Amino acid sequence: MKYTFPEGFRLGATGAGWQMEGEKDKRADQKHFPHLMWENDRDAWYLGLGPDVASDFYSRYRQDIPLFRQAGILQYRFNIDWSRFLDDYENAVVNERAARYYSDVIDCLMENGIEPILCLEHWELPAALYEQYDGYASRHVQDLYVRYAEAAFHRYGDRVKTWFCFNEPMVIPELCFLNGAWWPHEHNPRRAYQWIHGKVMCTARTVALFHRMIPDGRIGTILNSPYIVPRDANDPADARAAEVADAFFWRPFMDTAILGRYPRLYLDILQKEGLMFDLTEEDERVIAENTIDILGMNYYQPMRVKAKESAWDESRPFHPSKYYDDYDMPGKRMNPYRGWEIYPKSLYDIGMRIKREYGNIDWVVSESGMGVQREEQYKDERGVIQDDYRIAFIAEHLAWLSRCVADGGNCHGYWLFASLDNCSPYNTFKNRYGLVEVDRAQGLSRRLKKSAAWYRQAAEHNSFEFEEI
Ligand code: BGP
Repeated sequence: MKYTFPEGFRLGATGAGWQMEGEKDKRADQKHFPHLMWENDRDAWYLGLGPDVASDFYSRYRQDIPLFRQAGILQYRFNIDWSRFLDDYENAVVNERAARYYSDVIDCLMENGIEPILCLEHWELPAALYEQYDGYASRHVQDLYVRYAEAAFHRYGDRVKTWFCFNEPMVIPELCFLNGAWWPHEHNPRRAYQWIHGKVMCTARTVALFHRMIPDGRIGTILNSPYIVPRDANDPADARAAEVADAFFWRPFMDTAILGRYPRLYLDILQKEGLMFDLTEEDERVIAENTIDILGMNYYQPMRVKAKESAWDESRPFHPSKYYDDYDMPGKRMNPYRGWEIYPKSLYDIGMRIKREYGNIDWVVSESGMGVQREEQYKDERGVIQDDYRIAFIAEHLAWLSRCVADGGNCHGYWLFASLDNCSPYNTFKNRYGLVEVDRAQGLSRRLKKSAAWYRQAAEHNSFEFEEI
């Protein structure tokens, strides 16, 4: 069957600053938060590899961007590394070499017919602001973030008209401070919820600034709000469990950014647990008055939950799973390499929910992709990775997205993660995501994978063939 997207819909790709650039030309005092995670936990990173080299995009972008074009990428979402871009975080003094680099990347994309889309933060909070002030928990750091944003808008607002404040602002509070998965491995809900609020405030304040500075542009934020699926939606206990998971994982950034308010259930539970963050009336006014123009949704897998089956251990620090259990659905389809469920229909459901509950705001799929280990085993005799699994993955996701658009979903783009193989947090180069291979055994040499040709066809015609939906 042939699927066609309407005019104005674009295929593109994503590449995170720190996961791609490497740290060439950075001073020792210009580290970012992921660098701290790596430095303090190196043994846990796959082969000890980390952001110091990453894909070395910083040195090779003039070679990489023409490959992106060959892979059909029409829009490219990347981000400025805050820790690189400024020399002095307190006074927003720009590092001119870094500023030139980002400017050149923008120009190079445009020369190759690719629209640059900029994000301000993909977790690259400067290490100094983490160590001195506890990052986004600090109102001072929130001020510094807005000053950083101002400098970036000033430099690139002439050429870049679509911006995003954060990529997945939930990830660091959740994985580093709430569930302890990543360094510093804390179970500190108070810190996590204060950080989340700090990022909510940065978003609203930056939206206000952007609308003053670049009135002909659009600004949004990129969320990984998981689509929550209860085991049995008709079972009141399962439905209630899903409601709490939704209030804690889907809604905090979504509701504040689009509806201009926190979800009531989230605030009620935090109050009850004695974990309410510092929320002033002025904060509520700023959030209410400064909502986003465009939403980026990163989607990998749904979050399945069920009613709690065992008693919560009150001696443990609070976690929202006090009110639900994860549901391991029998028979679910998995990406065995990444250990993530494959469930493309969520893209349809997400679009319909945005239509129903969020004023059908303009949105894009800002990340979706398949990480695969040992991809070199799929090379043909010419050395080209035959990633038919990635083609099927993309096609199936696009097919559901196309249905969503046909049913009135307001989605205008699909950006694959990723343009190029790059450095995942902890997994580093284990799972490969790119349309373009980075061959670590051959001095990081680049080669298009089979999926690049498929993607180019789909992007050029804004349509593709797929049978299995
Ligand atoms: C998202 C991040 C991406 C990317 C992706 C894939 O959470 O925004 O930067 O890393 O997940 O996950 P991973 O790299 O852990 O396999």
